[in-house]
Amino acid sequence: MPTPAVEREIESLRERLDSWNYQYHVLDQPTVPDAEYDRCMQRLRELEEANPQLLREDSPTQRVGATPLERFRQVSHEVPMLSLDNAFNEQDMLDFNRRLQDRLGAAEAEPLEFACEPKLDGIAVSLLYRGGVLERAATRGDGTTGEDITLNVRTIASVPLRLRGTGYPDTLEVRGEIYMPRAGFEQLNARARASGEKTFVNPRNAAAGSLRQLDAKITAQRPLQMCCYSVGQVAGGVLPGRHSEVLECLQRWGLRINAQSKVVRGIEACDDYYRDLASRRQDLPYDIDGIVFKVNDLELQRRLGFVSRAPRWAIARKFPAQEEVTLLLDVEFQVGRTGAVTPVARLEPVFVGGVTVSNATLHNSDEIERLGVRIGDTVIVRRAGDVIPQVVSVVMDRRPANARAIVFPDSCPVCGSEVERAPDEAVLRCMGGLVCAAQQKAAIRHFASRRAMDIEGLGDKLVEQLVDEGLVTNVASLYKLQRESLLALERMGEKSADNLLAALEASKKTSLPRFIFALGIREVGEATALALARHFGNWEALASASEEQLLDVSDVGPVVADHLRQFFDSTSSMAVVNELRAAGVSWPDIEVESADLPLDGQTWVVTGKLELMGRDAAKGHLQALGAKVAGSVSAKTTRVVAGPGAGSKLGKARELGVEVIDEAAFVALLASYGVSV
Ligand code: JCF
Repeated sequence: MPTPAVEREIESLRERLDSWNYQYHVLDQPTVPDAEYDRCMQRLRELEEANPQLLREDSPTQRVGATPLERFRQVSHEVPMLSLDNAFNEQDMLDFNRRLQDRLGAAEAEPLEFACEPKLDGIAVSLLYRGGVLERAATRGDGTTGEDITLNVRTIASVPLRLRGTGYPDTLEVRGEIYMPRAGFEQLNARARASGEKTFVNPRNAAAGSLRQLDAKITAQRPLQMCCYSVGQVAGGVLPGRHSEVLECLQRWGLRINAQSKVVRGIEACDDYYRDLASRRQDLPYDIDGIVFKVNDLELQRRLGFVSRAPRWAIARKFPAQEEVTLLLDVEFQVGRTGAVTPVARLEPVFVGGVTVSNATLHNSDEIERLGVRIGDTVIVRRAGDVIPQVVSVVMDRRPANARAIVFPDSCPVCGSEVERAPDEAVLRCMGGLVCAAQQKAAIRHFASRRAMDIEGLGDKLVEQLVDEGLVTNVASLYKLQRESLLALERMGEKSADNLLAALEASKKTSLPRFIFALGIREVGEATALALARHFGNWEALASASEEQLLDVSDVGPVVADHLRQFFDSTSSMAVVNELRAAGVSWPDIEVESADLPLDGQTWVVTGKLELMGRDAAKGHLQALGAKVAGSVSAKTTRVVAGPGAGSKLGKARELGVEVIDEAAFVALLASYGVSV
């Protein structure tokens, strides 16, 4: 017989382990080192082994079952598990609100209170607690009948085997989503790749696959989480009158709820919540596919009731899908500023990521080989955020018999010059240089662009016309344009012609960094141009610098130094520069920076949306001034630049007391170093 002292120790160990588990997995606040947790778990195992009569199903040692199942048992849901009606835009949300107000006879009344939360992209499950002990876990299935996955769910650390505290109903069915956080998913796939096993396509499939294991030992090794969002069956107890209060109870009883949930008043506030979360979506540690809005008052929910299988009192506003299926109609080859011949997929237009996409880049021949794509294939196109659309995969079983291989041209599709692939490069290049109209046009577009010479009114269409009509062949000939020849162009009025000539004249007064950037030297972006200008101070010093001297510049490596030297050694390139200067293009010299850059030794973080320059440009400016730019905030961070929609990084900065400035203050700071944006 176990002594009372052993019984007490077992009870105390279980309480401590449950509590640490709750702190760590439900509240995200770890309290003890892993070693301490492991020691207590080990001690409890030993005591239970020595005293099997004290072993209980809800002991923290009992998460992983011993023997695999033959198959899953069927479970019927007393209270059906509902799905959600969808909204795809602001109008759908207004219609939802109107329906609510009409049904509640509250058209003129106060705005309704809504509970908002992210819609997790996982697997819906039901947890049944009786007397506070987890009795059964089941999948949603068709809403009426699901599968018993108790043994699998017991292995998930954020699911309590017994509820904490007091006051829970005797029968309490909790519903929620089981999902796999992105970081865990990446690790799982990395491990699978390393051992040559099959990888999962996305976190949702990984979560589903992990729950479908008949052997719970496998599930136990998968990084799954559970987040609760409602209750089903309730008996032998009462719950509060508002959805948000029910969630608070669930959290006190040991269940994980979503940290982003929030109560707002009125449908406009729902839109604010939607926009805020949409902008922070990439910063969340898990995938979400929309936002769920629920009428918060449970009495109103009861009055509203259901239509077929969805409640009238809730709606899911979906984000625009980031991936879609479409047809690859053809592949064309575009020639860029540096002569790179890029395959571009012409697609059957498809609405994805919030816009209609009809082209996607295929990058180069390596990428085409990796995808195994052919013309005529059904492909999956992805457009996430502001990233250019990509072909991510081919739906092989829909390949038509007449699908054609993609063949790269053996001469430039624009000028007919030879094309070459440099050794160790995937990219094919036209060797025509500035003879090639495609390269001429791209070079002129770049030269005229806002961040380069900023020639207002010289848009893509006009560049096409000017080159096609032979009025312009290189950037220097822009400044030789005559009013009469402009007026001879189709759709060119007197006013537009005069405006263009005035814009050209105005662009002549520029700065050295802009001029260097405008030349379009390979790999010389804005930040590099700025670093070069600050380092050499004037054009002559730059153009006569040796490769070694170029390598002294903070932003310049061997590849960039080589491109620069090639440009300065090319008589045709330098002839264009001389013509530009002869036409009156000029800039003030810059005071040469001493070797130590003003932000040398500092570490900055840029987060949120920057309206004036974009995050990449901000990073470039910071690096050119000598700062390191990091991806996350730590005690080592010097300063954070935060724009609208900044999320966890901003919170972290505040927590650590790191100085945060907004974009306006950042622009002012840059200006004080002579950097204009
Ligand atoms: O996160 C979810 N996928 C989610 C699904 C969240 C909710 O609040 C839900 C749900 C499905 C049904 N609520 C209901 C009523």
